[in-house]
Amino acid sequence: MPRCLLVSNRLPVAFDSKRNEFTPSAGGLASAIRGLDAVKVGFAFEWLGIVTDDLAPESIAELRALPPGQIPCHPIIVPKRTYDDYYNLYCNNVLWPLFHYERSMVRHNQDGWRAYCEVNALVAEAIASYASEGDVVWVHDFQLLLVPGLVKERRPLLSVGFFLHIPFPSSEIFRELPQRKEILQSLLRCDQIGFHDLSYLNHFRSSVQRILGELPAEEVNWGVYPISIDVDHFTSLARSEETLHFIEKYKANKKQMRWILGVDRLDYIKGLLLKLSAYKAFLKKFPAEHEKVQLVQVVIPSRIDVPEYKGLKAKIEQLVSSINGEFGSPAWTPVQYLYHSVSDPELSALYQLSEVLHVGSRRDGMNLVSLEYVVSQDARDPGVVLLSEFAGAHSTLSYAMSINPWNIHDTATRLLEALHHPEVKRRGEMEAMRDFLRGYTSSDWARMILRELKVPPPESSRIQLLPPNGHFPWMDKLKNKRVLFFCDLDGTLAPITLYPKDVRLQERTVELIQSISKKDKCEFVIVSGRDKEFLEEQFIDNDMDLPLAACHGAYSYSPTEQRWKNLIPNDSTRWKDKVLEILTLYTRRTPESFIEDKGHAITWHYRNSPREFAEFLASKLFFELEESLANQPVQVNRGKKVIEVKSMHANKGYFVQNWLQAKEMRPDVVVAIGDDTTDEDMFAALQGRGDVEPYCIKVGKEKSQAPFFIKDQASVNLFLENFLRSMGP
Ligand code: GDG
Repeated sequence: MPRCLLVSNRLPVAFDSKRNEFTPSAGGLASAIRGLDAVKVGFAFEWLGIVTDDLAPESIAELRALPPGQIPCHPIIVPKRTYDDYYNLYCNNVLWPLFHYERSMVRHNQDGWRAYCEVNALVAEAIASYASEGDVVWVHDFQLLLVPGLVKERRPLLSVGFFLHIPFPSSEIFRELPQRKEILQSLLRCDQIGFHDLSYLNHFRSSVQRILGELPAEEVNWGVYPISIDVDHFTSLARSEETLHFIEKYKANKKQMRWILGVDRLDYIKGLLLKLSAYKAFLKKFPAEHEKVQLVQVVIPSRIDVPEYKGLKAKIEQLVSSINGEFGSPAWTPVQYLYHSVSDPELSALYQLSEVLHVGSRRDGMNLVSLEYVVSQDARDPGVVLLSEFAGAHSTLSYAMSINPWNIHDTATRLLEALHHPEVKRRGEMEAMRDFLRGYTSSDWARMILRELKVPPPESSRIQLLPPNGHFPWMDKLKNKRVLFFCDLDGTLAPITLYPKDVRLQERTVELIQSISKKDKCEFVIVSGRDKEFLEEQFIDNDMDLPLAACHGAYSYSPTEQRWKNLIPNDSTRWKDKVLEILTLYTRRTPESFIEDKGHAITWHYRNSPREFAEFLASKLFFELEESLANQPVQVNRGKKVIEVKSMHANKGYFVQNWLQAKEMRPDVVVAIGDDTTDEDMFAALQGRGDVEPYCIKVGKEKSQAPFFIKDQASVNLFLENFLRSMGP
């Protein structure tokens, strides 16, 4: 069975100091994986996570030998000092606040970044040396953003997925990050990236577009998969004896009091000060509620050695005591403040006894507490979730009562509404949310992601990238064979330039083309989208006497006849007026864009225009053209910084078909190479034929029908050199 290697900052085990051993921890991801049937999902799971080198060797050995039935753990050992810099200086002082929109908390620093790179490299190294062919790697969260790129560098054929548990911020925030490029470039190498919320995916997409210039052609595997919880665990926990014991115990104290519950880790993102201020405003505004309600706020200690967190704790405690001092009485403490964690049964009892759960996060990737509250409710008399619209869970919990935690006065009013929400509504709403969660548990979440994070096919059947020596294995068979070679120009034989008119073939390329086209058994045909005049200038005037196809095959030039033939004589060009009219409007609005009329095709170029604006208009233009030309014999294509309308028959696919048809003797091998969307027609036409052996090669990294790839235009000469050599003398 293929393995899924889960990779996260920590291993899914916690050290139990009472028993002096590691026990499985109850983290969301760990329970999601434990709930999966490995056979059904088709993966055996193993876990890689970091431990520091101050951990005793016996403990490391113990981690490696977790009892059967547990997920096998592979500790990655990192020097303690490096780990501390990585974790404190970069993860917690840069990424955590920036991704949660807390810009004033960000402390940029080079040491942190250096350690972050180092630790990510150690993790990637461990994965690369441990993974076998056919394994998939699933990396988790913001601590390991560089791991996908580093793993792919070492093992390009491994499938790598990434899931971000925290928000991805707006590109306006993200672009402040000094290391923004390195991070995006790493993530783009993933086979799949998952986010909790559509807004995070949109922010990621626009960050890529703004910072890296353009979106990769293949972005199908960027998805939104909100995490869920282990519903069975929380449902049975709610009915467990231990939980019932706590319910009885608390009830005695609670009496008629109505509880508003808060359960938050000590962190500025949780909005604890805003929550307390809203509660204070509520008490001021609605004195009739005094002595009837109580805010039970559990704060779980976290990072207390960090001055900012210590300061936050002090402010929270100040506010709690000022509320209690101002509004309390001998019979009533308005805020019950607990600064420690509680056991699972205690937490479940609190969930069940509270009338309202108040989640006031300033930002929160998802927020599992709100989901746990929902499934722990008694269906007969459930509570209400008051939920910040800045928590990812807001998209999952359709009937939670929304709040903008920054609007303290409105939150105070919503608190009153929540406390008095009619029973029949509460029942219906809670039932709907519970039903949803029952059908979508944390295991469903993991299953959904894993079915899309496909096991890579065996290496032999996979697309092949031109090896560093420039020789595809199939080139061994070329000697003494009749070869027909269709070759694109821009982006394939010559690099793309700022202005299309500046495109020139390099000297070495010219020599190679001349040598190849002189081979007796090889016919080398240029198939380009350019007009006749440009091709004449580039090839005929440069002593390259070879067949040419201009305007995507609408015209062909034969060196023996020394003339051009129009291959689409009866094609009507009435559509051109309409197209020119629309394109002119767009050209006026878009600086540096221009129109190129190639006869059977008209192209709108925007490669030098302001990027985002031009892309935006290009999308609009594309739809407008498609709509207004629906009944015309034309094709509208979106290429690299171009939109092109061309006659249906000016198609590289038709051209190569007709060329082959006209041959008296079939070639033994057909090679086609190109970089653009129009070359896909050529690849499709050749691969659909049973009578020739086609080798289609895509130049670039975008998705293609071609099974062979050359990574960029600069590597094409290397290929041509080897091709020439393979043809024999
Ligand atoms: C990230 C994102 C996202 C907390 N206190 C106690 C206790 N807990 C449990 C809760 C819940 C979990 O801890 C906290 O849930 P979060 O949703 O805040 O998750 P994190 O792992 O902190 O953070 C977050 C999440 O990843 C998942 O993708 O939702 O937005 O920041 O399960 O029940 N449990 C017990 N006692 C406590 O005192 N027993």
